[in-house]
Amino acid sequence: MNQKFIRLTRAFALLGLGITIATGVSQSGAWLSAISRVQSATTIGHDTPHQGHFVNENIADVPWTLAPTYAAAAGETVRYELSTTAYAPKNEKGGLDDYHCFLIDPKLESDRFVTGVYVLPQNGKMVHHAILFRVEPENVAEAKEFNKNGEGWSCFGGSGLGTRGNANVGASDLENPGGRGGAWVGAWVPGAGKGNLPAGIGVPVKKGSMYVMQIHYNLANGLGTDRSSFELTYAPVGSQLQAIRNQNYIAPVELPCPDGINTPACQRDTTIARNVAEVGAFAARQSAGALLLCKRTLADYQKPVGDASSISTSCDRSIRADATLYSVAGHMHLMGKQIKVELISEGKSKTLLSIPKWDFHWQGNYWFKDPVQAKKGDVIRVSCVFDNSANNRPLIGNNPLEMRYIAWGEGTADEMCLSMINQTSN
Ligand SMILES: [Cu+2]
Repeated sequence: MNQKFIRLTRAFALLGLGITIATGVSQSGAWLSAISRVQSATTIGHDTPHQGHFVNENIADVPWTLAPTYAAAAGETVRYELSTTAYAPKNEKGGLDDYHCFLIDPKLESDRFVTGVYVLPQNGKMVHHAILFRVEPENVAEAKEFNKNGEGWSCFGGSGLGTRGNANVGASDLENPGGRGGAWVGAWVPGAGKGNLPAGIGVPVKKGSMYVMQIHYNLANGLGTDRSSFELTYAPVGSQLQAIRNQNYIAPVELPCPDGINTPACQRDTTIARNVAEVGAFAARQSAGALLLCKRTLADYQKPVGDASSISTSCDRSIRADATLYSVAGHMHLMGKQIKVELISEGKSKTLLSIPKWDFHWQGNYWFKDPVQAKKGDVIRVSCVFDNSANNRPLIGNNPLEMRYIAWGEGTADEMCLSMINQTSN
């Protein structure tokens, strides 16, 4: 419950300890932007009471000056507004998070490739992340139905589309426990800037497709309204680019309270029940799905955990077909301490990304200067370490989060252990 301690450690993490560069990649395999990210964040030097907890209020105040990824490719850039009126995020069940999906019709008259995504969050105090999904033409009718009043819909997890047996299961959903809702076109998270893809690569979008923008609103900083927008750069009509896709790699998150604390809030059932009440049965499927996917059981995550300041998890997933890996990102919430992503090939491990002092700012995609080749059967291992101790209670409003069991979930006070890897099939 020591708030000062939290602030100090978070600030410390910002002072240059955020990222270590991959150690196992070829000597020349430096990352395009990791170094400059460290420098940028160091020079920003936020000093607010909520540092590391409600980062987006800072993003509204300070232009986020991370290194750009790639130069914009030739093509046209189109700006899309999410709605014609401001949206007022809410959570009728009293939770601190609202996941809202907006439907956007780009009126595409031919198949196109997107080569750049630029999300412009308007209300930085509330917008916690944004994911742009593509809605395949066969799912457009369903999307319109969801969007009946033109104001979008509530959508925890994914877009919520494609759950009725139709084919709109994007690659990323295969790794998304309980996943629903379509392939990613792009995403915005704290720390992410303008996202241009490498030359020759694009996200294919078919004629007649639509977009769903899912925005995670965090209500812990109070209520308000939002009118975010985004820009897409399209390659000229007729361009033949290599299709890139985002693939998610997850590990289970099961964080007991410190040994000796057995309050109701420290029971797993309490946490799962609360999440189900807030977002639906989907929440329970996420936690169970993560265990199943990673061939783990709850027995792997039981006490004793000591003071709960160092709880580890990991998951191995095989690559299904030869692939070229272009970028890697790590994602955790406020209890995250470390995240590491490795590629294991013929028994040898290459570190793709290692963030030994996690900070909520370090979520952006890190693009490999030299793309990494992965063979069918290679393993992606994502490992996370969490701190659920009494010394690490994020502030919710002005109050430290109670001691509780923490499971995989969409809420800011829940957790994730997730890596996103942009890749192409060879
Ligand atoms: Cu998350």
